[in-house]
Amino acid sequence: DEREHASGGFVVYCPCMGRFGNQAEQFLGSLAFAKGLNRTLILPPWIVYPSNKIGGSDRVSFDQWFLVKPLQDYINVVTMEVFMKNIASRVWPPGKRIGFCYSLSGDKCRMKEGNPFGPFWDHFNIDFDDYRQHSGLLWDTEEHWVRDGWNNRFPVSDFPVIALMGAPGSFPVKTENTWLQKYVQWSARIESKAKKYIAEVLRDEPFLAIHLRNGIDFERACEHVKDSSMTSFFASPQCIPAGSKRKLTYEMCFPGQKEILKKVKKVAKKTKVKRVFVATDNDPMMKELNQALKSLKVSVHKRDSFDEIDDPIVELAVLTKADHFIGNCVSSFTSFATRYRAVSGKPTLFWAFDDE
Ligand code: GFB
Repeated sequence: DEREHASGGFVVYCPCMGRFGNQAEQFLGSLAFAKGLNRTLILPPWIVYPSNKIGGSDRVSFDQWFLVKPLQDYINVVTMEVFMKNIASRVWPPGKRIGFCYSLSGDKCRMKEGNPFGPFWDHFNIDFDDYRQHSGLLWDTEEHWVRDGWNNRFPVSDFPVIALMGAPGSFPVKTENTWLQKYVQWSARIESKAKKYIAEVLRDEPFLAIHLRNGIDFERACEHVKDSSMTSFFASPQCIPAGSKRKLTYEMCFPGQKEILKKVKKVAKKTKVKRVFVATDNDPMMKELNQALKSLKVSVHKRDSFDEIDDPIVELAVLTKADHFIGNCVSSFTSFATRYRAVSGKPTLFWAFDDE
């Protein structure tokens, strides 16, 4: 099995841009990239930014949150931990580690400069001995001329491991790669945490889940959408695909309380659910939601925090399992839920978007 891995070569990268939702979109592109080159994708840990590590970052092994096995149906994969422990000494020993970046600065790639770059490679005791630039080569290795470009310049025989400074996939994810989400499935650990919450608190009854992305970082980012020439922003292709005539509005990015209460009420009424689950990075609006839903005898719930690293992911898993879901079209945290739901046949609604 390990010999089979090595013959086709490997791809590894640092998911150094954005938080979970951004990393997850780029992961899908990276799967397609490695598949096109017929190389094994080394699954990097997810990078998180805990509040007690100011200016710092931490890493969560890929398999803490997701299953490795379903990915094997699409492409050869191995977690970075297993690769470094069992395979690297043979195919990628110290002294032969080449870093790849779009263009060299001086004669180097800045593979390890700054956070999260340095801590990521250091975590695995990786230093680079030489560098190559891949300027001019695209990520779309499903195109034969792109594939040939990579293989001619960097054949597996000379470059068994392509170690990239950033993800070889775009953000937002290209529409033609969103279906790859079906291979990205919750780990047993996350699955059981989400199911436990749904059983104990939501009593396994049908529920409507909502995502309120209302932290100050998002409020600030949404200012850009006030510029009416903006047709796409962050994860917005999830509701407004490229080429669509529908307009992206500020309300879709940062919905006001009135819109939120109106839409929740309308959907709760229509679907006859008795429970609403709120996921948020900031204000769950519990008081306002309870008030608005009182006459419908609908109860509102949020999950208490237990562990800063897992909490967002468990909430996200609950969003993927809800019977009905209203999310934020601009947020890539929402878009993960949107894709996960779509590949399991579940629809998603968006704030301030006429989608019913
Ligand atoms: O996932 P993410 O890239 O989505 O980043 P956006 C937002 C992070 O905020 C998540 C937390 O990874 C979580 O840590 N978060 C968001 C939440 N929603 C929830 C929630 O419902 N519950 C919990 N517990 N946590 C982009 C960033 O965020 O926003 C960009 O990736 C940039 O880098 C931009 O900062 C303004 O696409 O929403």
